[in-house]
Amino acid sequence: MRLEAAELRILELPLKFRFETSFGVQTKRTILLLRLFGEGLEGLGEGVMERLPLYREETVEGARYLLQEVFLPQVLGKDLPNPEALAQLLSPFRGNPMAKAVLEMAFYDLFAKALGRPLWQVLGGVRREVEVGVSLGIQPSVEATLKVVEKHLEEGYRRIKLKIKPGWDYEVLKAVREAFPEATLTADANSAYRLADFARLRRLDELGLDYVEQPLGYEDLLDHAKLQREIQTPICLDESLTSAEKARKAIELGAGRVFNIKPARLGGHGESLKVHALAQSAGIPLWMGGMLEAGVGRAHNLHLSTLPGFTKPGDVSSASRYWEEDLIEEALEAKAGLMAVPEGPGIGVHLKLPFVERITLWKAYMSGS
Ligand code: OSB
Ligand code: MG
Repeated sequence: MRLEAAELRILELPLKFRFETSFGVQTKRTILLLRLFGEGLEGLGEGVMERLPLYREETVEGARYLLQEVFLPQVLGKDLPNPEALAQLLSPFRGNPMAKAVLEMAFYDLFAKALGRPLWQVLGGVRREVEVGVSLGIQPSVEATLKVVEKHLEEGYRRIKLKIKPGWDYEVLKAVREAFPEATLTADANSAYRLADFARLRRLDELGLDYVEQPLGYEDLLDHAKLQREIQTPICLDESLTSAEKARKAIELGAGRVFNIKPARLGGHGESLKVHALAQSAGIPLWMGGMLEAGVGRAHNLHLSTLPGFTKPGDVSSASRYWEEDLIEEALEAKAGLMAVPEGPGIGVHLKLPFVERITLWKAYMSGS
């Protein structure tokens, strides 16, 4: 597969809701969108980094620079037999998994299209639809929280995840647990606690949570392992898992009993497959995370979450929850807590170019010499 050209854009897409987490409030996404061209086909990739480094350290501008000035010039004009060959070319550059993932995932899409097969098959998926849950931001009150939880349970979501932070944790979760005793409930702290808060976190044990997501530092494994020995609720790692190497160490340390996979946080599908294999052999259940993706990123996540290790509902909820209008033609919608994986070659979705053009803040076209 010869990579002939690329188009890189920065888009802005307003969210339909205010999404509050322990690290801040999001009201829109600033999206890096990559179209990669080769053999008359087009592969698509979507960045998940934000303008500011509040979740992980990467930023839209930093990734834009790396893709435009370093990564794309490294691959354009080259003939690459498979995604591993592309990953090899990017491997001398340290870190920056989200920036690498934009290119790696676009290439996976292109590669699958060249094979004429849907991406889920190329990745080794085993189902055509996946179980989904929903991630709900911090609400203005406990009453407001009960209302949104009820609404999403009625819509059929199979797991409710509530964002928590110090001062907004035990009480709100207890109220939700009392109102919905049977619901599969989880909490996501986005690194808002320290090991010294363990007494507060231990109180969550009485609420029957399926897991508590990333309570401690965004790079930490060791303190998570210590905390896991003090609490019964399984810890799920998100922020700390940025590579298969980190996953191996997390398993060895006992830093978590559940893993959240976000291919964009791990550098792409290839690295995610490695984490999937490690988790499978260690008996660690997986679920697909989300980063408020628009249609391209959401489609990629859906395809990857058809692998057998994804045994818990993911954060891949209906696109219509997030956007008045999505980047793609296809409607990625959940029905009764299940989401169908798009059919057709590659990720199986198509850009609505006139809409994409309207929300484009910046773009660049590059071709291989
Ligand atoms: O921690 O999973 C997270 C969104 C942005 C950054 C981090 C996270 C999230 C979510 C939302 O929880 C998941 C989604 O609906 O896409
Ligand atoms: Mg999380």
